[in-house]
Amino acid sequence: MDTLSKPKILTLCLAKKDEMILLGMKKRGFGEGRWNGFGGKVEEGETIIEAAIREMEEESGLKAEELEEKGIILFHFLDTGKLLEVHIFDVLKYSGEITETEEMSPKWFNIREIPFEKMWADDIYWIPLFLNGDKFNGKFVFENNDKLLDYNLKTI
Ligand code: 6U4
Repeated sequence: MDTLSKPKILTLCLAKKDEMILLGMKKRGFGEGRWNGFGGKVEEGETIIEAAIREMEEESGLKAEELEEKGIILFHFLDTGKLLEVHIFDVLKYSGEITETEEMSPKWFNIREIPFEKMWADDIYWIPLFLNGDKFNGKFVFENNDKLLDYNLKTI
């Protein structure tokens, strides 16, 4: 059964500034065409934090100087059997300038104008917790990339 297979470990970094949140438009690969935080797969020999910092820099141009883990969400995609364990970080301090890369086009959004309709269907549930400074855990079950079937989410 897919549900018993080992999840892939991924990272997702979000930065806030005043009333703004930094998102990137994914230009290729998984999640293409959606606004999201910055992240990807943890590579062999790398810690989760190291992967978060590397992916943040590769995709946004910003070097994360201080990160706080805010939550872990398990995503299950029933059509492919994909099981992702995504570690979500708040980038508290960073250096550098935002830069468009081959993979992502970064942009600051006012937190009252987050483009949820062009994001993963789960984001509207957990991003408000993130913005509130809460820590959380959850699981989201998707029929396919476009259809969320079920979820649970709790603050911890
Ligand atoms: P490569 O390594 O280039 O093949 P790619 O397929 O481009 O990777 P990946 O796997 O590196 O993408 O990263 C996917 C990113 O999307 C990670 O930061 C985790 C995030 N992600 C995956 N499912 C998500 C979901 N349902 N909601 C969400 N983020 C999700 O907000």
